[in-house]
Amino acid sequence: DPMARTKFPPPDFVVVANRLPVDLEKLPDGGRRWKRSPGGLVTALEPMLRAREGAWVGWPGVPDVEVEPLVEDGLQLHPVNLTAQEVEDYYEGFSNGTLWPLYHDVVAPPAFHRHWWQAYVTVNERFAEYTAKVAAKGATVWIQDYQLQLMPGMLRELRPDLKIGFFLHIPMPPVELFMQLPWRTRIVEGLLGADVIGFHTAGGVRNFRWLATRLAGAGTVRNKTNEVTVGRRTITLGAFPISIDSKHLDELSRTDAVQKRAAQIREDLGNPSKVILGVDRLDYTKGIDVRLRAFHELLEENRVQVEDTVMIQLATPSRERVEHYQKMRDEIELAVGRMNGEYANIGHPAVHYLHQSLPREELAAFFVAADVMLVTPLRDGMNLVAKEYVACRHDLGGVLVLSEFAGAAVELTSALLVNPHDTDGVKETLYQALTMEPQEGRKRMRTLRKQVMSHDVDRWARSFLSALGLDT
Ligand code: ADQ
Repeated sequence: DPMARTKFPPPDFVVVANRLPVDLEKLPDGGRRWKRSPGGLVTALEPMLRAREGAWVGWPGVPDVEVEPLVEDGLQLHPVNLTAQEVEDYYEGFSNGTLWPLYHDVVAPPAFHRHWWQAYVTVNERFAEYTAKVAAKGATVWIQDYQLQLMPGMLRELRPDLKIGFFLHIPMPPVELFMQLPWRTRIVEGLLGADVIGFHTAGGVRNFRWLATRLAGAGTVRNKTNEVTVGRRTITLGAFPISIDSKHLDELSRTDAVQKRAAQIREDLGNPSKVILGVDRLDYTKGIDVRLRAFHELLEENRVQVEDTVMIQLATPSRERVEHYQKMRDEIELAVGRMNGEYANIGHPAVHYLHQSLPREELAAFFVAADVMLVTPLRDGMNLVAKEYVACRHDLGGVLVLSEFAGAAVELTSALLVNPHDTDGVKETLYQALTMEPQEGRKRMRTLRKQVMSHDVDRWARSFLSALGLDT
C-alpha cells in the first residue's frame, strides 16, 4: 500500500501521466538520483499541486526499479514501476508504434500487435490500481494523454467516488482512421470513464463525439454539443488549447544574456541577412523533410543564396529505439548532407543541423535570432514551439510560418499558414516570409502576441479543472 509508506495525508488532487515530473537516473557507481525534468505540464500544474498538497503518479523513466514514493516541497511523487518488456510493448510498442502514428493521420503506418495491446491493458490497470490506493475520498484525478486512455474507465470501476478528468495531448483522429484500431471500442469506453474529456481543438471534440455515439452507444444531449450520456452518467467534452508559460518566456527573451547570445549566434553564422529556424523533437510528424525540401528548391532556383540566407534545424533526439524514428533520422541527415554538399561554400553551410537538446535559455536565443520560424508538421495536437517563438518576439520581429494541420493554427491565424503537403505552397510561403515588409511582419506578430500572451498554460489548466468542477 503506497499510502502506508508516505507520512502524508491522502491527496485530494492527483495528476497521472506516463512520466513523473522527475527522472530517476542511474549513476555510473550503480547509485540512483532524481533529476527534475522541466516541462510545460509540470510548470503549469506544480503551483496548483503544491498548494493542495497534491500528488503525481507516473513512471520514473527507468525500467525494473521499485522505488518508494517521495515527497518534494509538499508534492507527493508516486513512481509506478514498469519492466523492460513493458517499456518495449506498452510504451515503445502500443503507445508509440500503434497509437502515435494512427492518431497523426497515419503519416507512418501504425502496427497492430496483440501482445502490445495486452501490455497496454496491463500497464493501464497498474496505473489505475495504484491511483485508486493513493487518492483521497472524493478526490479529483486528472489523467494525461494517449498512453493512459483505458485508465479513466478502470479507475471509475475501482473508485466511483472520484472526479476523473482526461486530457489528450495529441489529435483525436478522423473517424475513418480510428476505425482501423482493432481495440477501438475498448479505448472509447475507457475514455468515457472520465467526467470531462479534453482535446486541443473543436475538431477533436467532434471526432470523439461521433466515435462515442457509434462505438459505445453514447447518447447525445439535446441542444448541447459538448455533452454525451452513457447510462446515467453525463460526460463533458471540451476544447482546451494548451499553451506555454508565456510571461516567463517573454521575460527570459528580454534578458541581456539572451539578447547577447542571439547577436552572437548571428555573428557566428557570418551575419547573414536572413536566418530560418526549425525546432522540433525529431519526429516524422513534424515535417522536417517538408521544410528542407522547400529551402532546397529555393537554393536550386537561385532565389536565395547561402551567403545571406541560412537555415538552422534543431532536433531533440527522440524515441531512438523505435524503428521508424531511426529510419527518418537517417533520411533527414541524408537530405541535410546532400544540401550542404551541393550548395555550401567553405564557412557557409546551407543548413546547420544540431541533433541535440538545448537549455531553455539557449533555445530562447535562437528564437530571438531567427527571422523566419518554420513550423510545418503534417499533423500536430497543438505545437508549443510556434507559441514559444511568438512569446520570444516582444520586438515584433520575425515571421511565423505555420502548418494548417497543427492545433496551434486555430488560434494563430495571423501566421503565414501552409499546407505541408503542398511543396510549392510551402516554398512560396517561405519566400514570402523571407521578403515580407517589416511593417506587415510587425502587424502580424502583434496579433499573434495578443493571443499567446493572454492565453498561457495556467489559463489552460484552470479552464480544464473548472470544467471538472474544481475550484481553482
Ligand atoms: P511534442 O510533440 O513534444 O508535444 P511540442 O508541442 O512542439 O511537441 O513541444 C516540444 C517541446 O520541446 C517544446 O517545448 C520545445 O521548445 C522543446 N524542444 C524541441 N526541440 C528542442 C531542442 N532541440 N532543445 C530543447 N528543447 C526542444 C505533444 C504534442 C503537441 C502538444 C504538446 C503539449 O505532440 O502537439 O503541443 O504535446 O500538449
